[in-house]
Amino acid sequence: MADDQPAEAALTAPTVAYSGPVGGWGSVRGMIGTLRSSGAGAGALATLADLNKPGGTMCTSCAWTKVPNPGLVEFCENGAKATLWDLTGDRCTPDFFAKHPVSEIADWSDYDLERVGRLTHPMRYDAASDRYVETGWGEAFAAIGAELRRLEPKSTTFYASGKAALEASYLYALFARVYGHNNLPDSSNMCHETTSVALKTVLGTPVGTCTFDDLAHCDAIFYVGQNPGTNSPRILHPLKDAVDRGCRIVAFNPLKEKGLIAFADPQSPADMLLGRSTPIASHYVQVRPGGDIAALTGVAKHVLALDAEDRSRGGAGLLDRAFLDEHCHGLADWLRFVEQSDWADIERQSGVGRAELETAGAIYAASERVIGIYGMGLTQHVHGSQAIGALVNLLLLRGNVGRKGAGCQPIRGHSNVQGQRTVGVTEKPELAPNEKYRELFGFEPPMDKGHNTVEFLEALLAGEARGFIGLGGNLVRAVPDQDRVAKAWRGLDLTVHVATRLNRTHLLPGRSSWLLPCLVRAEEDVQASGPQQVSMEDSFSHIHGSIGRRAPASPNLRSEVAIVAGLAKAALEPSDRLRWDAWMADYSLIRELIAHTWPDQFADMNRRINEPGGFYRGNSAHDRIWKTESGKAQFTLPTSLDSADLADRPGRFRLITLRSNDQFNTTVYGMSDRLRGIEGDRMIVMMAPADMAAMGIEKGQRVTLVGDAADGIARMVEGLAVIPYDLPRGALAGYFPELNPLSPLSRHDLASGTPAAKAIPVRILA
Ligand SMILES: Nc1nc2c(c(=O)[nH]1)N[C@H]1C(S)=C(S)[C@@H](COP(=O)(O)OP(=O)(O)OC[C@H]3O[C@@H](n4cnc5c(=O)[nH]c(N)nc54)[C@H](O)[C@@H]3O)O[C@H]1N2
Ligand SMILES: Nc1nc2c(c(=O)[nH]1)N[C@H]1C(S)=C(S)[C@@H](COP(=O)(O)OP(=O)(O)OC[C@H]3O[C@@H](n4cnc5c(=O)[nH]c(N)nc54)[C@H](O)[C@@H]3O)O[C@H]1N2
Ligand SMILES: [Mo]
Repeated sequence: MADDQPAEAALTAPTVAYSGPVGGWGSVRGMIGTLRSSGAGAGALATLADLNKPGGTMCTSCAWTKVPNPGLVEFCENGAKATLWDLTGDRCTPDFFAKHPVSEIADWSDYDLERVGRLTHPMRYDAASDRYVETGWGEAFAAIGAELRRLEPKSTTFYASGKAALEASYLYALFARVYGHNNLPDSSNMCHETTSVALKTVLGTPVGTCTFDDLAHCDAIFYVGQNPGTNSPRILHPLKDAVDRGCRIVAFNPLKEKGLIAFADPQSPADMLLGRSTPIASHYVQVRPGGDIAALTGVAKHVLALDAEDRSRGGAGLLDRAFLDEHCHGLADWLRFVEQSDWADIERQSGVGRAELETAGAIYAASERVIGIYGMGLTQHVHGSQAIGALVNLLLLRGNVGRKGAGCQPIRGHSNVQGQRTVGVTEKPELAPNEKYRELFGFEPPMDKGHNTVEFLEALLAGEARGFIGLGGNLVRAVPDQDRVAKAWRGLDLTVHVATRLNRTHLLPGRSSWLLPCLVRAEEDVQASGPQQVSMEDSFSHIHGSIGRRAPASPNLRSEVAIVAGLAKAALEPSDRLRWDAWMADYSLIRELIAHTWPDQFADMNRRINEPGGFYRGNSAHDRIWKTESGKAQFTLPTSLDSADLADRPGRFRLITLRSNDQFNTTVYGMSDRLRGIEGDRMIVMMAPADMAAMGIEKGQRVTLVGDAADGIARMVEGLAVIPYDLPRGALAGYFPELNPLSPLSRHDLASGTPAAKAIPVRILA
């Protein structure tokens, strides 16, 4: 697009139409559309052909696994979008910034800002002209280094958004700790931190317990609060294969998501030519937002009833008693809790009738091997950790953890978000490799707890945060209480963004403010020792090497490793043991550090990342070794049947904020939510027709949502077109990040601090 004006999307009224199955011709058309609009040029097709294959480039979209025996085409519609978006021919140059003062473009949408194109030069904010102006790398590093030396380290925060590879992430965490803080929040803090805390507590591992192979052996999948069609489309292939061999999929989701209903494989001639598709979920439990603890407790209650019935007939029962005796702790208390939970409460809190939950319970009890898969619908709640605990309780009952075809498997978000945590990007000092830091680099790491995302924002709102470095991301747009955070952001002394494209967080400059443009993963990264490769970890804890082959978008770009090393060198005292230049010149040296730091998981990393399918760094729970407090797998008692911890009141709705099919988090590719049949507008709110009728609201009518958190803070989003949608009564759904001003910072998972983006209390002003 021309860089002079934001493209006004045609925001008359959104159109709603029913679409075909997920995958199929729709996804092919979607991809062709993106190829056209991305401005990526035909050369980008070579990168797509290379995507997710051994020796190729690993997709920068989601964290789904990369198999050892890839097909001809090993990417999905949305992976293609993300890659083409990275490889656009459009550029956001110093010229663009010269034409547009920050105050003029600060209100552009993220869509319009990112559409300008790839950032090409390091830029410094000049307050006198209110513009970003071109600067040199040397000048930028020196000035930022000087600011960091001046600031109290603990008043600064180093955020990471989940994309940067293991090499850059290891150096980033090291940099923060040598500098003197553990303020290392990650996008994981808004996402699967619930998993990191809950699975660690109950199973002794912070990550999923399955391997990819387990999907080929399960008899049932309980698929909770994740939208595969949009957010991890490549999972649909193993799901379809599972259904084809008779596996039953039970979905728990307030929305009838297309990806859980039917899938046409774009790589299958029969599916494409004959219009054939495979139904995915055999049973769809339409819980209300926050209804999962109740629903899963109801399912377990029925399994226990079936077990008692079986034993009363002289059977051996339906529970895996040998596993429960040998491997589990806390069963008796939990059994009492389930017994005391009565069906009326379960039905009311889950929003689902007893008969439906009993059907799910019967499927569970009849299945030899069961996997629990989940996403943000489980994690982003005030009691998200307890909801994960409820899923694990159910799995443990029949020994469904740590054996073939079974397990508990989160679907992770950003392509290396899990890996960033693995290599030390964490605010929790007890998870940092402190002993190794002392041994390898000879410094004393800080041992006080750092800020997670919510704590950083609280410090910001209290005026205590002074400096921010973002290794990727668009934090102000991604967080709760967006409006309040945006107001406070400009009070920072230092803001530094390592980024690929312009976004709204960049346009809230602090006193000293910098944009440092980096290479994307598909671009060639040549350093002093030659072309470099990087590595990342997928949802199944496999580590994959990735090589970029495209020419960089600008000769002035640097790699994330080089930028982190450049910043660290400028901010820290020189030391023989901090070899920033050598590491930057040859990333295999950083991998040697990683291998030395965690030898049990990363030994011989330089060789193993190039094995087809990557290498598995292992998982204790997978082997039934329980690194928990009790030394066993832990049954947990929820304190409430309501994951949302929200009293029902007349006029109060539970708002779900989620992703459309045309976005990657705050990066909006277009206005089409094809799988939900919503086109042309993102300022929408989905609502149950019965609720619309009760309130006299017409289809397409624009309404205002106001916050109903009763904490004295006014929150509002205006101009939302109402779309009738198959949702439970009392639930609403709309898009992140547009609705983030409604989300109260104070509502987050109590155990992990993950913001509660899935049951935001609101009222409707018609
Ligand atoms: N194309 C694309 N891919 C992506 C992303 C993207 O933006 N675009 N984002 C990436 C990231 S960072 C992440 S974390 C993942 C996110 O992937 P998901 O976990 O799928 O995230 P959401 O889109 O937020 O959708 C959550 C799902 O939970 C359901 N849900 C909402 N509330 C509840 C509830 O209370 N209970 C239950 N059972 N379900 C509920 C919603 O209806 C929705 O289907 O995707 C990653 N992949
Ligand atoms: N209401 C609500 N809020 C949510 C969520 C929700 O479901 N509902 N989901 C939450 C979740 S799961 C997440 S993970 C967060 C996401 O929060 P973030 O990770 O902070 O946001 P992104 O939109 O992924 O970041 C996009 C920006 O990253 C930069 N970027 C893109 N690629 C690269 C790269 O390769 N390197 C670098 N250095 N920069 C790059 C670009 O400048 C781009 O503008 O949002 C959270 N916020
Ligand atoms: Mo995420």
